[in-house]
Amino acid sequence: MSHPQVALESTVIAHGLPYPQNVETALRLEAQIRAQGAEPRTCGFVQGRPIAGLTPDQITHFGRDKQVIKASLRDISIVAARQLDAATTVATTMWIAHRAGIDVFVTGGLGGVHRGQDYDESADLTALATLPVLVVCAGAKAILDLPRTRERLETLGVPVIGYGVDELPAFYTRSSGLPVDARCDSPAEVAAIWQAHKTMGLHTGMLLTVPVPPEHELPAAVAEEAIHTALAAAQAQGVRGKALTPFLLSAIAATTGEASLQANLALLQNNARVGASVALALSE
Ligand code: PSU
Ligand code: MN
Repeated sequence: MSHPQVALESTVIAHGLPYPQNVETALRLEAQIRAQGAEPRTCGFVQGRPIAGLTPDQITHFGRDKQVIKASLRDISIVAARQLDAATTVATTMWIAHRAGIDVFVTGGLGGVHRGQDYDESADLTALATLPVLVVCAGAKAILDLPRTRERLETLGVPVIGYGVDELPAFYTRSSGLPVDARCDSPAEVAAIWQAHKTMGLHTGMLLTVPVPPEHELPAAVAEEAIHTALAAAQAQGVRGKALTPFLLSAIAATTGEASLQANLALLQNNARVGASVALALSE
């Protein structure tokens, strides 16, 4: 491999974090990756075109303007035909990264199987099952049904690596009680497994899960309480489908305030650092 590149998503900017912290964060993640000697490529759809490498002005537009929709896999054709501006989820960022020849993609939290009675499973899992991209994240958020999400990853053949940990992180907290498939303690170890994944001709994605830095971890009870409140509000208001994840994220931010925002920002920055180091290891 030649030139180290790191893809980034834009749904976290447009629908996952408040303005102006979202735009500041997106630009800070890019700066972190550049400082390590890799090239950041924030992804999105601009007037229906898939872009790997939004400009700072485009990132600001995504963070500020409410008409930028959230696009997952089922939205790609509609967004393209209607020439819409759309933020990319983990699923659609993987799709753009793969088309652009980028192996490493950094994000905060993965979508998965939702809790509750109605069956709702993120297309992030479909993308992981079908697109060979290494996704660096802090695990799946505990708003999800983590044991079911973990089982689905296994069924779909997606290797789950823990970075310096033996358990799958749960986004706001460092552990979930669920095992990873392998632990790696250096970028070179991760790079070796990813290279083997490609050499073996596998077409699935791979997850590199990195726990939130300890000083920014939320107490598990605080996270769980906020999640329960958010899920109850979603139920009461009948929120479902693509609106559910953004609704839950903002409800949690509203109850836990600064602490969850700081945890979210800290883990994104840390994931960017780890992702860039893996991209560099792959280019050696
Ligand atoms: N988790 C977060 N922040 C986010 C998301 C997930 O902590 O912004 C976004 C990601 O873009 C993810 C998407 O791909 O939510 C999943 O949405 P859905 O469940 O509708 O597939
Ligand atoms: Mn869904």
